[in-house]
Amino acid sequence: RLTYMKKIGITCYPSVGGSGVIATELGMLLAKQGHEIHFITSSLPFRLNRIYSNIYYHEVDVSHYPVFQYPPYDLALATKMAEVIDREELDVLHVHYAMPHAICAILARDMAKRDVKIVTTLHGTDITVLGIDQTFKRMIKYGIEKSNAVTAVSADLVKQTKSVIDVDKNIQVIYNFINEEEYFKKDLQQIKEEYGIQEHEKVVIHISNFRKVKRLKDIVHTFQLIRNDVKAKLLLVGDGPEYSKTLNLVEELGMEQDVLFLGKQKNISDLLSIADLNLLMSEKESFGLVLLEAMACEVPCIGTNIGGIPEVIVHGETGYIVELGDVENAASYAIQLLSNEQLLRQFSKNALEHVRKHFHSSKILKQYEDLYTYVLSDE
Ligand code: GMT
Repeated sequence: RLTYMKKIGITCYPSVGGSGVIATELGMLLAKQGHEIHFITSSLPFRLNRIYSNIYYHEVDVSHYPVFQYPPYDLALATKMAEVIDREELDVLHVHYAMPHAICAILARDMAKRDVKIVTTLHGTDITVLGIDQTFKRMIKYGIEKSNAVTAVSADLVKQTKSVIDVDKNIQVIYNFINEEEYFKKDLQQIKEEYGIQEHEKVVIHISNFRKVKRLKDIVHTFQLIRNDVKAKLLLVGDGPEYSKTLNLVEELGMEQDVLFLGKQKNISDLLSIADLNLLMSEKESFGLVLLEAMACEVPCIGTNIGGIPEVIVHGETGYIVELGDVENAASYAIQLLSNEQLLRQFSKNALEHVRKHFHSSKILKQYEDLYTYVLSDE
């Protein structure tokens, strides 16, 4: 095989939000570059929707023996990793999430006959949620320090990791990216019509997994204020624990006519193509992949001054940043933008240019490839 070509194992939560998307898209990009990719996961990654001759999938099967009170998923994963490292002669094992995946990788490296290099990417939730727990803190610290290289999806996440976990490790920022072949603005005005949205009405959109951290009530309250000044509809895309509470709030406020609950959707770029503004008012967000998806479809964004969000939105150029919970300011920025066609067009253009310049997949791919080369040269 060519010297630059590597055999790379990838482990992620295949169906979990942004981290699963990034891991799968990265695997596909690496495969296109000629690397051999081995996904080691509990189910087939959902974005893996076509055949690649150099992508393999190894399913982690957890046996449900009656002696175990809990199915030993982490141990089954570590065993599968060790098996794949040896049989497929992996050079690198790239795991997404310190806990449990980096820990499983370390155990697998110990068991395997080959000296595989472990690259761990931090996406946030393990640090910002689990890191607070003393039991896990020690485990996460171990996972990070024993990895050969660690990356985080934003500078803020590096800062958070260092302060919450107190790790002695260089953590490199490698930002997220989107698949440009999928995320671009399409001419789909008929979708607007199908949803009964009038041509002159503006479309505000929020896309998430409806977890508490996404602050759905702030989205609804911001839209309530926007609607006082601008004829608009709010599209709520996704599903999760806060779904019914949000439905109730919308009903209480008498906004059923203007707020459309679309549930989980597959063709997000089609929906973004009819949107004028994206809202992300989270209280925790290490990056906010949906912001990139929106900006690639020429949709400016308003987000909170939280986590990695200010690293993605350029305040006053590609959207606006507001303090957590500041729905008044969010609405006033939104109204300013939605009621000025020229400004809206400028922001849309800026948004697209910004993603292309700073988050292009080719740039991010190169950073990961360079990191693999670096860990392999560092004996
Ligand atoms: O946001 C979520 O609930 C899902 C979570 C995940 O594990 O996919 O997202 C995290 O990783 C994404 C990809 O790097 C980031 O874009 C999200 O900001 C991050 N979520 C949080 O930090 C809450």
